[in-house]
Amino acid sequence: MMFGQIWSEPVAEIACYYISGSPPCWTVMLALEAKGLAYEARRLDNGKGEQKGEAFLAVNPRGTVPVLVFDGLVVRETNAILAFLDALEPDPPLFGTALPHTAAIWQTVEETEARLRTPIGSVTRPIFRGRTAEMRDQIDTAIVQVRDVLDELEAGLAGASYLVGETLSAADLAVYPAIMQLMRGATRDGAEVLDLKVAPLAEHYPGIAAWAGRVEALPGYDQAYPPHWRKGP
Ligand SMILES: N[C@@H](CCC(=O)N[C@@H](CS)C(=O)NCC(=O)O)C(=O)O
Repeated sequence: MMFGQIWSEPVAEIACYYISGSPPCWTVMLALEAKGLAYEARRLDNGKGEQKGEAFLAVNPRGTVPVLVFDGLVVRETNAILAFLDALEPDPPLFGTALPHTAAIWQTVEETEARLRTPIGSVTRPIFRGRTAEMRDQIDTAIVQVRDVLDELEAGLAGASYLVGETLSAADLAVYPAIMQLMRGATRDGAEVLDLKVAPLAEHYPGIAAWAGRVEALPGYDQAYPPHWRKGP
């Protein structure tokens, strides 16, 4: 038994391999929930390095998550999975139906990866590892980059319910988990001295906070929520 559970017997046509708290994994699971697709969530223990274990490398030789398996077909890379899911189940469309909308959604999805992922990691990693003092310069530089993007998102949300227009799209699913990772770091004990100016979100970015509330009200939101972030009873 490689992962502490037997996965050889699929319980659903779709399996999603994930690490709890990984923003791209959360994105994919939110997409599965948004589309109402039944799937088996197969959690890998990052702490034990299960994503680099022999059994998972047989699924994805890169040893990364998220990975989606549909009827024996393995799809890796978050955006490839999102596009695949949209082709598999077009309702609701995550990449729009009109050309300008589709273009704007892809642009936001790609820009998020390029502009938010690295600086958010540069802010949160030292916080999670208790290394804020020695990494202070890195954090101070990265949070400015993050806030530049948040300022733009806040301005855009002044005129729209979602990041690209009035309906949920892949852009929201890509950006939301990244921002929640930032908030998790920013609200950790000890982070207040960093003066990140992002938490509470409603105080610094009310438009983003309201949008986050809309994402959180989506059916299936709770099922996709990272298990190790859940508060105990
Ligand atoms: N570009 C990839 C990035 C995947 C990625 O970096 N996943 C991280 C989790 S956030 C991972 O698998 N980390 C574990 C490792 O590299 O060992 C995607 O979007 O799917």
